[in-house]
Amino acid sequence: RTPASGPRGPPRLPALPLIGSLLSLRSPHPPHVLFKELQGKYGQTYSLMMGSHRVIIVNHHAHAKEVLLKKGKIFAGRPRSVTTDVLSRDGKDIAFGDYSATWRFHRKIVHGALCMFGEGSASIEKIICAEAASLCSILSEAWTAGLALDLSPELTRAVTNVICSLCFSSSYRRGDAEFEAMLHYSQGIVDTVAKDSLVDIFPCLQIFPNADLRLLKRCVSVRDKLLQKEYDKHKAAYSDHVQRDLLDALLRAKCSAENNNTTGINAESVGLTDDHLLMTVGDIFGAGVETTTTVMKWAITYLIHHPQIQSRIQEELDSRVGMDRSPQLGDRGSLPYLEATIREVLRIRPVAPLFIPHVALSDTSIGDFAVKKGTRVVINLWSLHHDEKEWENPERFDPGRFLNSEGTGLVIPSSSYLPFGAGVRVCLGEALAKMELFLFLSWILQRFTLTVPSGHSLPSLEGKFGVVLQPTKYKVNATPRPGWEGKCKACWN
Ligand code: HEM
Ligand code: PLO
Repeated sequence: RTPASGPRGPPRLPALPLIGSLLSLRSPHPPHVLFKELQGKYGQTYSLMMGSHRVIIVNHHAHAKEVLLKKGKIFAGRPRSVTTDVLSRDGKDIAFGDYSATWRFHRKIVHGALCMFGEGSASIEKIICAEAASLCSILSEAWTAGLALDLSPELTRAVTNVICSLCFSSSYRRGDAEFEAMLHYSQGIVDTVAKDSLVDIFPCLQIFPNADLRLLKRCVSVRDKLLQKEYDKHKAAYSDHVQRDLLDALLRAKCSAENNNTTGINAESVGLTDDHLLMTVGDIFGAGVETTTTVMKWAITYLIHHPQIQSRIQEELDSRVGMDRSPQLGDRGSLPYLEATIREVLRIRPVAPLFIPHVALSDTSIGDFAVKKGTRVVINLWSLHHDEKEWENPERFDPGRFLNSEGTGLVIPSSSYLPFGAGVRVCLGEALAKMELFLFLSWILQRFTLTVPSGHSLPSLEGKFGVVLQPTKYKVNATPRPGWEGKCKACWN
C-alpha cells in the first residue's frame, strides 16, 4: 500500500480470459470448489469480474464475519440479476430484495409470524410429528411390498406439508396432482435461478431466447398461479380476529397499514402491495421446502455411507427414548450424538455453499482491502467449512467433532462454521429447519435402518451445484428395526 494510491482492493484475477473458463458451465469444478482452490494463487480474499460487475470472493471466517456481522448493515444489499428478478418480480421478496425500509418491514412481519409458530410451540411440533408418522408408514409399506424407494419425493412432501401448514393452513396427500406440479416447477427453478449462467453474467443476453430462462419463466408462472390461488382464498376468508397462518399475518399487516391514516404509514409506501405479499410467502415456501429437504437427503446419504454412525444414533435413541413412544422436541438435549450428526451434515455439505451474494451499500473495507460501493461480495461457505486449518481432515464425516471430550455435550469447535449465515441477512428459518431435521431423523432412525439395495453402489457424495447443493438421486431400503416389523399402523404414531 502506498500513501499516494490509498488503500488497495483485494488481489484481482485477470479479467476476461479467465472468467471465460472460470464460469463457463464446462468447468470441471463447481464454483465453490474452484473459488476455494484459487486461494492458493490469490490469497483468501480476492476479486474477479463477472461481466461488468466486480465481485469479491471471501474464503476465510474472519473476513466473512466482518462482512456479515461487524459491517452487516453496510453489506446488507443484494444484487439484481435477470433470473432472480423473474423469480421475485424485481426483488419484491426477502431473499433477493435489496436492503430497504420495505425489506426490513417484511422481514419483521415474517420473523414475528415464524416465532409465533416457532420454538416451543406445541402446534408446529404436532404438525411435524404427523408428517413424520406418515413418512414412516410409507417406508413401512414399501418394505412390506419389497420395494426400494427414491426418498426424495416422500421427504419433499413431508417437508412441504409442514411449510404448507405454516403458510397456508393446507397440506398435500400422496399423488396429489398439484403437489406433483410443485415438485416439477420447484426443481426447474432450482436448476435455473441464480445459476452462473450466461444470462446472469451478461444481462444483455436476456433479449435472446435462452432455454434456461424460458424454463425458469414457465416454472415461475406455474408457481405464481398456485400462490395466487392461496392468496385469493385467504383474502376471501380474511378476518381481523383470526390469524391461522403466515399469509393471514401478512394480510393483517397490510390491512392495518391501509386503515391507519394517523401514523403516515400507508400500504403502498411500506411495500405491502399484493406483489410483495405473494413474493414473500413464495420465498418462505420455496426456502422452507428446498433447504430442509436437501439437508435430509444429505443426512441420509451420509448415514448410508457410515452404518456405524447410524447405529450409534440408534443406540442413543434406544437408551434415551426407547420403543414405547416417539421422539419429541424435548428429547433434543438427551440426544447429543444425533444433534452432532445434524451439525456435521450442515458443515460438510452446506445447503447454500456461496450464500446469496451481498452488496456493499457504501464505500467500505474488508480487512485492509478497500471496497467500493456497489461491489458484490460472495461468502464461500464451502471454504469456511473445509478449511484445513480449522477442521482436521475436512472431507471426513465425523459427528464427534461437535461433541465434548466425554461425548456427552455439544460444542462448536471452530469459528469457521456458519451454516445459516449471520447478522442482518441471517436465515429466517433456522429454528424451524432444526426442529424438522431433528424430528424427521429421530423418527426414521428409531424405526428403520437405511441401506442401499444389494448390488447397488453407494450414492455419490459430490452433489449438483445450483442455488442449493443437491445430492443426486438413488434408491434406499428402509428395513424396520427389531421389534418394529410387526407393529400395527396405529402404533407408528
Ligand atoms: C437465507 C441457510 C432453511 C428462509 C439463508 C442463507 C443461508 C441459509 C446460508 C443466506 C444468508 C446470507 O445470504 O447471508 C439455510 C439452511 C437451511 C435453511 C442451511 C436448512 C437447514 C430455511 C427455511 C426457511 C428459510 C426452513 C423458511 C422458513 C430463509 C430466507 C432467507 C434465508 C427467507 C433470506 C434472508 C435474507 O436475505 O434476509 N438461509 N436455510 N431458510 N433463509 Fe434459510
Ligand atoms: C427454491 C425453489 C423455489 O421454487 C423458489 C425458491 C425460493 C427461495 C429460495 C429457494 C428457491 C432456494 C434456497 C434459498 C431461498 C431463499 C433463501 C434460501 C435461496 C429458489 C437460501 C439457502 O439462501
